[in-house]
Amino acid sequence: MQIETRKTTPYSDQKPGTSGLRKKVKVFLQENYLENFVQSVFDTLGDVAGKTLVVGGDGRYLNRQAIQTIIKMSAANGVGRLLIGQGGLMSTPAASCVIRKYKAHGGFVLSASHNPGGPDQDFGIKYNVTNGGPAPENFTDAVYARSRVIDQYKIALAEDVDIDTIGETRLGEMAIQIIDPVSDYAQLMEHLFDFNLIESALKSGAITLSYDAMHAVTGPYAIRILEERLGAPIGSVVNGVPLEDFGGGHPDPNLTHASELANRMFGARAPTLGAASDGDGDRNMIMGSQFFVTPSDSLAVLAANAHLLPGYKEGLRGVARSMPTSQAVDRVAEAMGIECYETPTGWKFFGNLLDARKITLCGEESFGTSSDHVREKDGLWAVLFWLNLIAVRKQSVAEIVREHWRRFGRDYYSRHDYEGMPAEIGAAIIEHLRAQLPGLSGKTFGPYSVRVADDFCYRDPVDGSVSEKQGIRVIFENGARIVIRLSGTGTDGATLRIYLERYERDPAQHGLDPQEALKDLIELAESLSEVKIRTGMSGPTVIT
Ligand code: G16
Repeated sequence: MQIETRKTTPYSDQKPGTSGLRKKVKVFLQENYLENFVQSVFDTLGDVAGKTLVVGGDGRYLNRQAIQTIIKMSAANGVGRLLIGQGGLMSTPAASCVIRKYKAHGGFVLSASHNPGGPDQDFGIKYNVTNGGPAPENFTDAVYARSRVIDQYKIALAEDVDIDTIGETRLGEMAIQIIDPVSDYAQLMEHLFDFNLIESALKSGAITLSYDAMHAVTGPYAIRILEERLGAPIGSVVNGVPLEDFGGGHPDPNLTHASELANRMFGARAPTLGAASDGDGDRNMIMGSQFFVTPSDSLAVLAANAHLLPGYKEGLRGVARSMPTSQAVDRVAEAMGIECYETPTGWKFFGNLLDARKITLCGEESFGTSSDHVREKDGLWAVLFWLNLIAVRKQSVAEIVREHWRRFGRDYYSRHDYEGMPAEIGAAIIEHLRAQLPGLSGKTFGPYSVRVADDFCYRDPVDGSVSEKQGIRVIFENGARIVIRLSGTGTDGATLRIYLERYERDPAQHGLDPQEALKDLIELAESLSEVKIRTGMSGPTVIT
């Protein structure tokens, strides 16, 4: 095998965001753009001689091509073995599972998650570390620093490798194993949940299911696990064939982008459970017949009921949520006498807590939930959790959630996204909010008196690392909150996210429309941020 060291010049924009480097495909197609980033990862990793790396992606446009580049660069950088999902496919949670199971050194996950795919859309790459989770900030900062000065990369001169046939080949010294991307993950799921119980509920028709894979990576996982193994009728999985452009859709499981599923669940003869996942399979949306479960509520319900499921029957060590996620899970933790940690947005912040065994479950408002079984959020896991829970409790999704509210109270919650504004305007809105923070404490707006107004700063309880400026928080005396931050995953200008939350203990008040229940807070957030005046937008582009 001939290895070539090629000269290159650095790009200045390879700073990973909330979850890896996500850019337009056209950006990635610039000369050596991908190569620079991959070599920066190798240079940061140091000696990888003899080590095993996992490679997989969500199947979007550029996935296969990028994998060939990574194969050749891995061989040139001395990697011992690559485990690659057949066809280049591997969901993000499955990649985490495979890294952990085979004690790999880490892996490349190719995805721009819920962002659309295709030649004019988005691509992404991130590196996951030995624990199977996204690299922590000190690693991604080092990769970024390296990418600013990189002047050469190494690549093997070789033909493309067949990534479609399961089995083992070699490229020079490096072994390449093409693996079934589903089987290790499916085995892990079987270990956590009562598959026999779910199977009999699905086969008898006691539970009916509609799972929308949104033409993204979970199609093969859902068909194998839900239909073939658990006996859900054929057709329970829809849009199950992964496509490079996700069929032109936006593989983001929320009421706006998964409207096909939402319409089915709000229609006549809706199934017991409706669910969808995103591009790379780490997000989930849960619905019951005529009922939408907010991700924050889903996390709280899972925490309150985990002990009913085989994988969690010992109970939970602790739980965690990202800062903008509602405080519903905090109430469950308090009732259970366990710790609830509040982390910045970004799954990577849960890694230390999970590794240190401080928590068992964690989740985010952005449709992500998972547990200590992997180090990523896990869409299909959440669906299986809900299936198992419905089968045990023999109640509908709506009944389970309403009963939860009666016990713990309801945290009305909504997120308003203002997408695609010019980056300078997004930054100016945040600066404008920061400037107001010192004067906000103690101020009263109607029924809301400000208790704390700050820019969230997180000190990791395990390694002491500090992450500053993680979002503007306005917390009121009655526990209501407004949180405002800029998205770290978009590729078009800036997206401003406004998160709104208020607690309602009185069961007689649990039936309101969240937009109605949060009306005062929505108006206040819009006035504090001046979002409409500064952008000229008449309202949010997505409401979840
Ligand atoms: C990523 C992160 C999540 C985060 C989400 C939204 O998810 O892993 O932790 O909540 O982005 O981030 P932002 O608000 O910065 O856009 P995914 O599914 O895109 O990998």
